[in-house]
Amino acid sequence: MIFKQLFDQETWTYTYLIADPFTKEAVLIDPVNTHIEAYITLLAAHGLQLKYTLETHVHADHITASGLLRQRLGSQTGVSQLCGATTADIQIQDGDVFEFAAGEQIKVIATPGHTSGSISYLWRDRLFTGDSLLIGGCGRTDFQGGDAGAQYDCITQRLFTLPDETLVYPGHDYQQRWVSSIMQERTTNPRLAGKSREQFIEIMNNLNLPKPRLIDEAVPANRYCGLDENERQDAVAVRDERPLRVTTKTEDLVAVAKQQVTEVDVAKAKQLLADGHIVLVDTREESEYAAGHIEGALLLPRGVLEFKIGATPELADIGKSVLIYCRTGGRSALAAQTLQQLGYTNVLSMAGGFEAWKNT
Ligand SMILES: N[C@@H](CCC(=O)N[C@@H](CS)C(=O)NCC(=O)O)C(=O)O
Ligand SMILES: [Fe+2]
Repeated sequence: MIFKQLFDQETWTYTYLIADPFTKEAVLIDPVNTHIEAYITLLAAHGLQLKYTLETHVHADHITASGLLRQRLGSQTGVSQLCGATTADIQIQDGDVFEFAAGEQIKVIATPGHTSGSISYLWRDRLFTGDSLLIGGCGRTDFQGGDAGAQYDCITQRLFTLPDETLVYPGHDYQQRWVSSIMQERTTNPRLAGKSREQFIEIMNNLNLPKPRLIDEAVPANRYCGLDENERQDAVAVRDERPLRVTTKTEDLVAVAKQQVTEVDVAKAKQLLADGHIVLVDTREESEYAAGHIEGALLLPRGVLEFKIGATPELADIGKSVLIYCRTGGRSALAAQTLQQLGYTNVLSMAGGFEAWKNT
């Protein structure tokens, strides 16, 4: 397995990558928005397909990359159902198990206290505690439904009862420590070792910490998987258009494709093209292309996509970002789905197609 502990220096946040080099399925725990390009590069370097981004809670000090990763890579976002993040794909509950790769399981342990929706994840012998249990400390309990008593109960009854050798990977560390163990925390954590519930509550009620610098921006954004208002509109619109159906009727094949690919609207497409580093593909017929197309678009009609792709140097790298459009967005969804099946990891379909482009 591939396991990486990544660090955000700005907010002292740890992000974790767990992936299988054989099936290529990957999971990110607590990704940070400012590192999205590094995550995409890292995933591409190993040829990985991001299946889930899992949050330990709605963070108050940084913005998650989960919504953007969903848009860029088609991953599913998971957040506790108690976080009020209604646009997340998966509303996580205590006891849920995320399966990925060949028999790998990530088990959910509800650990409320730092926030009411805080959860920890157990994968093999590794426990990802978010801010519930930190190395030699624990997350504060003075906002977002924080509750010191609940924090004490779940740490002592649910986490400290795991095997001693379980490795503890926290959501932050402010002193450059990286990993601990259940035994170490149970026996040496100054807030918990030998402390009664009342003593713990007393400690937590008297921390007098300043508010996190980004709290007013981060908490509302993280309820929408870290997306800003414009990105949020796109995400909601796309999600609303995605009924879950399996059928062979053409329009339903398109509907199913739209569930499996990431769509962007014209405004977002323009922004991505202006940013550069993205291959623009027109998947209509040659005659439609000849009658007018977006400047710089490569012509790859849907019907010959699989056959021509090998002879298209711009698409030699399956990690490359690709934006596809057609007349109204149906064929491009099918083409994007095909590219994903061929292993491309970062494919977007432009909702509304060239018609919408011309009207914008
Ligand atoms: N100075 C940091 C504050 C960080 C903070 O409050 N972190 C929370 C986790 S989101 C915490 O529980 N910290 C525990 C502690 O500092 O003891 C900021 O402005 O972001
Ligand atoms: Fe936190």
